Amino acid sequence: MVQASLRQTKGQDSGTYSIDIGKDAAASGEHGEIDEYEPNNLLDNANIVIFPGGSASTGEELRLHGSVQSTDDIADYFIFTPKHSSAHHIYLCADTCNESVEDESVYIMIYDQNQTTIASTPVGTIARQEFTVELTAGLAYYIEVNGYAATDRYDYVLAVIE
Ligand SMILES: [Ca+2]
Repeated sequence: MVQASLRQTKGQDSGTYSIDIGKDAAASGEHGEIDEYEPNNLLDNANIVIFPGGSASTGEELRLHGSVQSTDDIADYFIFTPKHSSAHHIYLCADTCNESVEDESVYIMIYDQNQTTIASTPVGTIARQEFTVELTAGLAYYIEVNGYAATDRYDYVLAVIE
């Protein structure tokens, strides 16, 4: 499906703008864009997000847009239920979502339905903000973006590819 939408995204530090035409995204699978909403600072008030396509679709991508800051808004939580039991690639986008950002001011973490951590990026070292994790269809998972060392507002795009 070719999407007619035109989306404008702001680069994190560069102040540049890029145009992301839906046609490219459609070529590599469905692609949903979701903005966070507050409050979402705890596991128990995580934003509920869903993949855009039907259960037959594979390779879908979600892009979650938000911001964190170490003193005012340290963490954002999202909860979603995979439609497929498969390896999911989860990462914070660099200037574009073609690759992950390398950073130490944030970390990302994923929890299972028991709120037990199953994967995360390192805390306190500069690292690629990405991991790949096997998830089970029909179970709930939480993803956290934590800005523990982000003294300024840290705008992010969190990509989840099933
Ligand atoms: Ca928050």
